[in-house]
Amino acid sequence: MTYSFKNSIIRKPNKSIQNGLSSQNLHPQYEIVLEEHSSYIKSMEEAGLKINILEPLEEYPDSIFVEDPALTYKSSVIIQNPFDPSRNGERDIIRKEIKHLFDNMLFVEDGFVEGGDILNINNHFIIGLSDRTNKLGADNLSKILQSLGATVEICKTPDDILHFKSECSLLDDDLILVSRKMAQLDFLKSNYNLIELPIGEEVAANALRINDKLLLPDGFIRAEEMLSKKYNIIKVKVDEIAKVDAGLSCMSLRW
Ligand code: CIR
Repeated sequence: MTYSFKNSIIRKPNKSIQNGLSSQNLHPQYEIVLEEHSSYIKSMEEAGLKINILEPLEEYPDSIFVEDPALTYKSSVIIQNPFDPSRNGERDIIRKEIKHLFDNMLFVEDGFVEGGDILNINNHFIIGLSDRTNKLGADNLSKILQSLGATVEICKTPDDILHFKSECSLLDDDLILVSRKMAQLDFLKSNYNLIELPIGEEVAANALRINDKLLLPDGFIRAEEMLSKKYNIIKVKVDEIAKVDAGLSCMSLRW
């Protein structure tokens, strides 16, 4: 099952997160980010994960979002190529920090691709083209994933959504949680079972299924109502972290 995980990588927050990339030009407060981040770590532990902690990187404001510069698949890790110049250097640092945790490390060298644009379902990957992930990067990542035995399809992230996974996440091996906008993608509609969240609860679509738990952003009443019948929910507050367009999935790598 895609959501059976034992291990994770999480980076401690950096004070410079207040200068992270933000579509709304907001500046999160470090102390509040720290609180949210420590509840995130607790929830990951509660879901059964071993946490490998990385040290903060002050020179990279968005570096707690470790999902973007790397992608795990089985016992391999593939170093991505983040588009934004303020983030690209994260790849050279994280590769050294996490190499010992994997059997095999591969690299996307040409084109741009960020982990937030990649949804993994068993041995299959959906890569969403976006302002951060271009065709060349997606094609190169596809080749690497295929060489590891996976199948890949490339589609398009809707225009005003930062990353493909900003508004969708895997609930079960055959079920994806989506925002209204993602639910309208023909590609998803015709190939997958979807649960659609109401308008105003888009942030909750970036949930995180880990083992028998579902981490859900706190404060989304309808989402909680819809999902609590079937899933064992842990609510995690991410209001401050959301100021830099981030949610639950982007703060860890899981395998
Ligand atoms: C960025 O714009 O790169 C960060 N402020 C947020 C990254 C969020 N990453 C993700 O959803 N995978």
